[in-house]
Amino acid sequence: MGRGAFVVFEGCDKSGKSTQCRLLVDYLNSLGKKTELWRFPERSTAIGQIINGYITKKDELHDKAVHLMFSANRWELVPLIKEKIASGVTLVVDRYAYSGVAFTSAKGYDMLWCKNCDIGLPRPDAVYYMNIDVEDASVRGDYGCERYEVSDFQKKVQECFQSLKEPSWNVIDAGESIDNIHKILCESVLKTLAECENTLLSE
Ligand code: Z5A
Ligand code: MG
Repeated sequence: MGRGAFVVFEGCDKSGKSTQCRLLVDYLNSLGKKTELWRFPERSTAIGQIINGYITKKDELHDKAVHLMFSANRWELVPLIKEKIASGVTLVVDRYAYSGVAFTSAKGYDMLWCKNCDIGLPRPDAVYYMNIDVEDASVRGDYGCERYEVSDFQKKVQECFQSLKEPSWNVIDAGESIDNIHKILCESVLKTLAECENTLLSE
């Protein structure tokens, strides 16, 4: 049996990442491909609880301290990520290190500094970037509840994502209907699964 795939969704707030991740996981499982939905921050761990206090505006933390917390939250789960993928489970991950770099560099911090603590993390087999106009995203459900859900800041985050974008990223028009996006993703992710089955997960 080949390994599972490591598939990451990135993008600005309310671009539809969680919606598409859920649909994709259900679809892959319905085909008999063992798939789990993961997210970062993973708020259930001790580190995740600190992050949750910060993003829900209950607690204050230095910008660099919270950046390192987000990174530590990924690192603490690396052994489990590797174990799952090696055992043939595909992980569909809602936000990853790119969000970490985009959100902190949008505050004005040096991008290289922001990237450093994530060097060596497992590299995704595929990144789907949900591209949407910030103004269009801001009228979607629940926008404005958490710390970073402010349009001007989201525009800066989007610019940072643009500078992080690699040629291998799959850019998705997130302004399309939920169903259309889902169809595009299903087709593309099945190809990713087949391609990476007999390759090694890289860093
Ligand atoms: N953060 C960070 O700073 N550093 C890091 O290292 C990491 C994260 C990993 C929490 O993230 C915050 O952490 C986040 C970045 C920061 N910033 N903020 N704020 P989160 O992922 O937990 O955030 P969230 O609360 O889940 O929101 P979100 O992820 O931004 O939303 P989304 O998942 O992209 O969208 P959605 O929940 O799927 O959809 C939003 C609404 O739009 C919902 O009502 C849907 O029904 C609707 N929707 C979805 N798709 C469509 C389409 N295609 N058309 C119309 N309506 C749609
Ligand atoms: Mg989400």
